[in-house]
Amino acid sequence: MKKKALITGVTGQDGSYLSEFLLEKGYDVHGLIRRSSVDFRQRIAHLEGNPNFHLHYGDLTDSSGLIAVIGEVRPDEIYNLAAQSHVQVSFDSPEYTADTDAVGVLRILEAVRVTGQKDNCRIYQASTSELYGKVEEVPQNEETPFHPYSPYAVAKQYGYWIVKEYRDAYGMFACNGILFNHESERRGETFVTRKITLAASRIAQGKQDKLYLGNMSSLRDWGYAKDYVECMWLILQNEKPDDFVIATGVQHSVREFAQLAFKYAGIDLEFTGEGADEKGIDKASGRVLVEVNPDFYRPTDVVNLLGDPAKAKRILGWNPQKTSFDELVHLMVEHDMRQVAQERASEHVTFNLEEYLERGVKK
Ligand code: NAP
Ligand code: F7E
Repeated sequence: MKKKALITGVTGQDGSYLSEFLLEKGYDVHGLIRRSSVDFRQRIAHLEGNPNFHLHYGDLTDSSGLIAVIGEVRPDEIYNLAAQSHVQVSFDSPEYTADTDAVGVLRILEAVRVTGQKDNCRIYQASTSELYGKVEEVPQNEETPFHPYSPYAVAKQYGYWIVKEYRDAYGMFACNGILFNHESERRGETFVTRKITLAASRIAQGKQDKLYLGNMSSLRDWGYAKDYVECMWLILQNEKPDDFVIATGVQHSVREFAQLAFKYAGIDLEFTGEGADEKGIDKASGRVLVEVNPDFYRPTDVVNLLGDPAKAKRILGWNPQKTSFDELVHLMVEHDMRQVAQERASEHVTFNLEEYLERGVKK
């Protein structure tokens, strides 16, 4: 019998990679999608039509719909990836974020319980390094105290604890993956990494003049999303339900990310100044290409995340260094250079991508 998995957030960065991963493992994959007036399914378009890939309408804010889908599919595994996942947006939409990212988790757990599947459905919850927030120690591991520092993180904290509660109270196989930032060529365009790789590519091809950022000194532990979805699956294959930190154990600043991304786009950047006056200058031309816009500062910002993935390495056999920071930045820039070249071609502006690929982006 084929295993059945239900993925909420299937249209997102992680949902799309996880769908590919599970289909390759021979699963029947069911995804929850929201109705939208425009097509937001680019990340999974290539999977539609696959007989083992099925989509169902639903929303984490609608418990009756969740009960209907979970009752009908009767999945062996649920991956709850759906969330309002943008930290800055959570300051603008705190109530919606709480409804989806906190109570939404409860709705999934309850839907499994009330449809009589508590003993045969394993549940993965997309928890986050944002729980450590205003960090109380560096690096962070499974024992580090939480100090959530945004409406997003506070909502995710409820999700984390309700998963543990259902595990203890009802014996459910429910687990938290405490994932540190993971990026890819499919990352949403308003997260800082993708914003940078797209801007570097556009600036290199004459489509954009400048990149405006917020706090460039913020430190993150960035991994590759494709490597991280494997870990979600490994967590549910473990012999007992447990919580795991998933991270690379390597830390870089936003500034370092930007410098490397511009380098792979063929531009040597030098940073001068401090705080809101900091600038990234093209060494060759002297042009200012990166500036600070305080609009991107957050009311409270998380600035020192570094994960310790030792437990996942030891118990799950997961390799945290499969894709290095350099490789991650490189693959994102190469993707975006190609994407921007295509956009430019449709605008009848030619960019010699082949020459660039031979000359510039090679490591
Ligand atoms: P993402 O690209 O923003 O995708 C979020 C997904 O959630 C989308 O499919 C979105 O659907 C769906 N969604 C949002 N609100 C929903 C609702 N009310 N009901 C149903 N679906 C809803 O996020 P991601 O980067 O793949 O992250 C996946 C999960 O991991 C999220 O829970 C995120 O908070 C968590 N996380 C991410 C990271 C990271 O670095 N990426 C790290 C730790 C934890 P639409 O396409 O319709 O908007
Ligand atoms: O910000 C700083 C910003 O928005 C990273 C989500 O997937 O990972 C993600 O949340 C840092 C912050 O990601 C800009 O202040 C500077 O310190 O890329 P981000 P995030 O907030 O870490 C966690 C683990 C999740 O769980 C979330 O779902 O970069 N920063 N300048 C900027 N950030 C943005 N977005 N834009 C800027 O211009």
